[in-house]
Amino acid sequence: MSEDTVSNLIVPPALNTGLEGFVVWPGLLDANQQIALLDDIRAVVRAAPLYRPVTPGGKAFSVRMTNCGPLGWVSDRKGYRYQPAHPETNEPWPPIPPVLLSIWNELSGYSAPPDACLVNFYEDTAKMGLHQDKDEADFTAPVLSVSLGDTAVFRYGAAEGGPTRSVRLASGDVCILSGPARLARHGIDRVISGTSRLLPSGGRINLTLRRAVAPSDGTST
Ligand SMILES: O=C(O)CCC(=O)C(=O)O
Ligand SMILES: [Mn+2]
Repeated sequence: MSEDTVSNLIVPPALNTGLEGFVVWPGLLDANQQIALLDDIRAVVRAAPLYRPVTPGGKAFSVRMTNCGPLGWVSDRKGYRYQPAHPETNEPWPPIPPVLLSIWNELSGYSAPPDACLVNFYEDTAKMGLHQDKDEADFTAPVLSVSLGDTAVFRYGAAEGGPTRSVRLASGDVCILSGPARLARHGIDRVISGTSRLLPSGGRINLTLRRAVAPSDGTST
């Protein structure tokens, strides 16, 4: 993706989600930006192939995953954690595409760059149960995610419990869990087949940028 496209990021009005700190920007990436980002992610997947993790209890995820960035989130029989290498190839994760760093820079309100980007690939029947993102060392950094491909039904509710609501996340939408919503419960109820033509065989890609380790000096990785 060219620097021009990166600097041309136009931030659309945010959606009111009813949960303070959970912000959704529908259509932040236009069609060309989505195509360029998809190319970047194809390169990531060539370097770090998608694989299907298992939960600590041994159940296979319906979502396939890989990562880019200094650290990647993994799950296996030993638990959830961040590590610097792909669990199957043992190679370091490839770098985070510059456009994702620009989006983080623009929207996160956090002084250091993300050190981990999880790539989730949902086939049409894949889903993700309600959970909290809490494997990171520093909850003052938000979790920022970009959706590509088919629309997903994203369920969310306050960290403390209580009712949940859902919002549809379409291709090019960006959302953030920050501040009081940093530990919000969230998950993917389902992916709605046929809602995007970005991926030729359908499905959804979600890119989740996080700060796994607190920055040592508060200014850089
Ligand atoms: O796919 C999504 O939008 C959410 C993914 C997610 O919550 C996670 O990977 O922790
Ligand atoms: Mn999550």
